Amino acid sequence: METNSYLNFRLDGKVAWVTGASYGIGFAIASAFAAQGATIVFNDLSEEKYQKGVEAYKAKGITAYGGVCDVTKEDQVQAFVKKIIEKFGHIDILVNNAGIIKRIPMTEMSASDFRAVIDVDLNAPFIVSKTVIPYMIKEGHGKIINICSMMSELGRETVSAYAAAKGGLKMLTRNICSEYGAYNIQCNGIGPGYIATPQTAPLRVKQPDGSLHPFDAFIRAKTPAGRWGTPEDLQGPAVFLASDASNFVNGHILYVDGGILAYIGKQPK
Ligand code: NAP
Ligand code: GCO
Repeated sequence: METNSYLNFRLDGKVAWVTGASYGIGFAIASAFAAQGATIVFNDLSEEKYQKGVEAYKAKGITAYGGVCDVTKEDQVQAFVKKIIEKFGHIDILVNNAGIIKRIPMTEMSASDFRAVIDVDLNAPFIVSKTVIPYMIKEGHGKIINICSMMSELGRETVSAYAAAKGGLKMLTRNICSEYGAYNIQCNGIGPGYIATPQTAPLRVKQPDGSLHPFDAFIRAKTPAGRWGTPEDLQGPAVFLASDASNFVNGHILYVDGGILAYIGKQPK
């Protein structure tokens, strides 16, 4: 059968930077890009964590590049991007994945804790994107994927800073699309549902009586799919948004949530 670029999900020849991707969602997304032929770059906060990531990629047969970079620090991001450009000449795909959460009731949360979350989850995608976009403009194309959240749409107790940041990230996504779409840059978001990673481990932790944390049953009941997501659930959607197949998809948030956002919840028995 004849194929064309609209059916091209391959990423051969592309350089993809996935931030904070030594494990978890970022690792799964970067691994999927590598499987589609892309060269992978990632960063972490320390050399030790970065090397652990390199080994994890190697175990999957993937050579990953990069190094230490705190994405909240503009000077570090600029130096990191310079290094990628010197080595590869271009960055075609950027995934703003690095993120943190602090679960603290809002009235008990310090302004500095609130700022710390906004810094990683919202300021950093701004800093990283503004540094990479000029190179994408020069190349005549670019794909930016911002990892949003259920909290881009919904609130819940204890996650005010995270929800404010992820709601902001949704609008940063739309604004990058609006401002740079004319340069053939597509900026979209992925909104994962509840995914089993270290970030959500405290919500699944075993209780002294051997049962799981009550949040586990809550999430299964809220999710039509009836389960937590896995990092691998995000691989296909991420490849789609990184590939030529999505060249006319811009400013969109693709929720990969097992149906949570569509569902009013189970009626009481
Ligand atoms: P995770 O397991 O906690 O991994 C987050 C990664 O970000 C870690 O590698 C961490 O590095 C890195 N990171 C944090 N701050 C950084 C900084 N300043 N500079 C560089 N790297 C930094 O999280 P995850 O569950 O895979 O989540 C990945 C993304 O998806 C996050 O943006 C998260 O908010 C979002 N998300 C997660 C879920 C979920 O249910 N898990 C759902 C929706 C959205 P260290 O290991 O060095 O700390
Ligand atoms: C929480 C969770 C979430 C998820 C995710 C949902 O405490 O409610 O950690 O916020 O990590 O972002 O999409």
